[in-house]
Amino acid sequence: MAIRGQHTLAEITSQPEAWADALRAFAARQAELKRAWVSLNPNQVVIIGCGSTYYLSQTAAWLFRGLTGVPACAYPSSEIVLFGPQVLARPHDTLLVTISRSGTTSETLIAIDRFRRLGGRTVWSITCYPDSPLAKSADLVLPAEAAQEQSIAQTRSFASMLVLAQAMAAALAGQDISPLNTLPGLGWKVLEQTAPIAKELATGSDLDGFFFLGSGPQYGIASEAMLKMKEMSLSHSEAFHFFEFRHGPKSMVNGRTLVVGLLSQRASAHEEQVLDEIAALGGHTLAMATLPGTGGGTHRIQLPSHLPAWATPVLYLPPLQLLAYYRAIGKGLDPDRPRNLDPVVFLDESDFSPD
Ligand code: F1P
Repeated sequence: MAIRGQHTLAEITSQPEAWADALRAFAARQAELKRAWVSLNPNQVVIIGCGSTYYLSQTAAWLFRGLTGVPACAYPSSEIVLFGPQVLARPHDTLLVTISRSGTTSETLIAIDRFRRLGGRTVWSITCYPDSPLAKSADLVLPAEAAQEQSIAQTRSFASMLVLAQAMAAALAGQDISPLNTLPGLGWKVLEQTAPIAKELATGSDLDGFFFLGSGPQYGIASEAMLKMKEMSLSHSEAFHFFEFRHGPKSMVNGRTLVVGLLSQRASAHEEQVLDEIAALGGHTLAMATLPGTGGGTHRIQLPSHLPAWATPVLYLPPLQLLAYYRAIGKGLDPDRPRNLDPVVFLDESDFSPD
């Protein structure tokens, strides 16, 4: 008999193996990637996905922009489908990066068609299925095959595709990407060290509202955590940039609120101040930090601190995924089969005739 959430827990707790597989796949393609980048010399990078992979695109675009200096932005694939000419200003000089676990999501496939019809020349893809329609329509593919999963809510697939996105941005910026090789070992440690607090917060307190705060490359991770909490546990959850929380959403803080802050290396003192203000209002807070410190309110998770900022986004994921998982189990739900959701969203492509 199936145990509630057995696939989700197995996929979350095995993910460092999939990260290592993704890193091996990247190493095998790094030279080809760099040659293609130099040859294309794009004046902008557009990164797209849907749901979780849109949020991954947000983090990937931030890293691309910050590391390479080339303008990069993230859009839901549907924005290209519905507003392609307005979104793709200069498709001829644009690199389109598509991110999709399945490689079959209709919106992302249609977006590629729109891009090419508008004059776009080069599409790269990050996917768990290198034989998928998405991969076959791309000029270059970064695969995360070992991250394929049975659960509907993305966990190890998201994290492994994020490892590829981090590696891609850093390698194209000329960074030494060897620190990424320590990620699988650090991932095992983070899983072991953070599972207890994730379980305690998810099941201990009488919580009914979750907010995830992240700035810089962490905003996409905060958005993904928000989605995991919705998909797996059917809980009210929202994501904001740290300072944005003061501009209204703070009104929602009460004794049944948990605000999780994904502290950055660069702005952690300012970010901790926001969490301290929330704790003073009676909210529960969890500071997830890569730098030593004591601020940030009621609870704290210390993540590995010696990696460069561009290598750390993936390390926030295991505790955030476990928080959603344990919350679902505590509510008697089955995170393997989230309400109303399918593994892939298929649309009738004939409904979206080209411009
Ligand atoms: C995208 C997606 C997921 C979502 C759900 C349905 O799929 O929207 O982000 O969590 O699983 O599919 P993909 O294009 O990444 O395969």
